Amino acid sequence: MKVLVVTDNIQLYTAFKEILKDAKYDCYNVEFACSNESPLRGLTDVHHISIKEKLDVLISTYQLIISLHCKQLFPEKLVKCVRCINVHPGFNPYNRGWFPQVFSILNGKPLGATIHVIDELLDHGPIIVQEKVPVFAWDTSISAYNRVIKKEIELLKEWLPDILSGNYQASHCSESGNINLKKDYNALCELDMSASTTMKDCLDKLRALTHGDYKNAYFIDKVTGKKVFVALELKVEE
Ligand code: 0FX
Repeated sequence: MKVLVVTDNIQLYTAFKEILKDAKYDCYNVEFACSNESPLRGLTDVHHISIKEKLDVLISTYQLIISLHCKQLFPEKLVKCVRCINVHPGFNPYNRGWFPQVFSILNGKPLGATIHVIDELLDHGPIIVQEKVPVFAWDTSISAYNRVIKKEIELLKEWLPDILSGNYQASHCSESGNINLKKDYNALCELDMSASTTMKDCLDKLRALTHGDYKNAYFIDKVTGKKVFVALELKVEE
């Protein structure tokens, strides 16, 4: 059986390769691909692929395609012709789409990891397995994200044999939940310096936009016109 793993996420790629070292996976022919602008470009065992352009080749070559945070959308024809599975860093159907933990910090909706069959809608198809992770008052985007990644890897380790063999029962969510797109995230990043808000909402926004070295939240300095980036540091008592 030929399996393609399409990923643009180095942490998940590394974890997946580690999982595959188990001899029980020797019978599967697993290949890796990434998108054009991916951080994985250049790795010798990962070829880059435009899913839209290679649609028919993908359909005729693979019996299963797994998306491990692949940045490309899977066209309807692909998901109808090949079994496609998505490993998503959110708890569907809440905050489907872009950077779920950012929005969970902001709107309090559940966060977690979901493995589901891909259908024609974004982060939407029947769920194979999902688990929540907590979001604490002291979390920033990165601490919540790391918890989600850990959960995704745990679920992958446990469920990969059944995912490969197709031995699972996937069920639809009763609600359609909500979706956030990249443009919604980008809109969050400019801070409105004249907004009246509560301290909680202000802290939540800065927590949601604090992620390691990324320059996310910013305001424009009126004097120089320069962007000034803002991140938050929180320390919880021992
Ligand atoms: O791979 P991934 O963790 O996931 C994203 C989407 O959130 C996910 O829903 C989609 N299925 C997948 C294809 O793409 O994204 P990333 O590696 O670009 O970013 C990881 C985290 O880093 C993100 O959750 C928040 C943080 N980040 C990332 C960028 C690019 C920032 O805080 N600022 C940024 O500009």
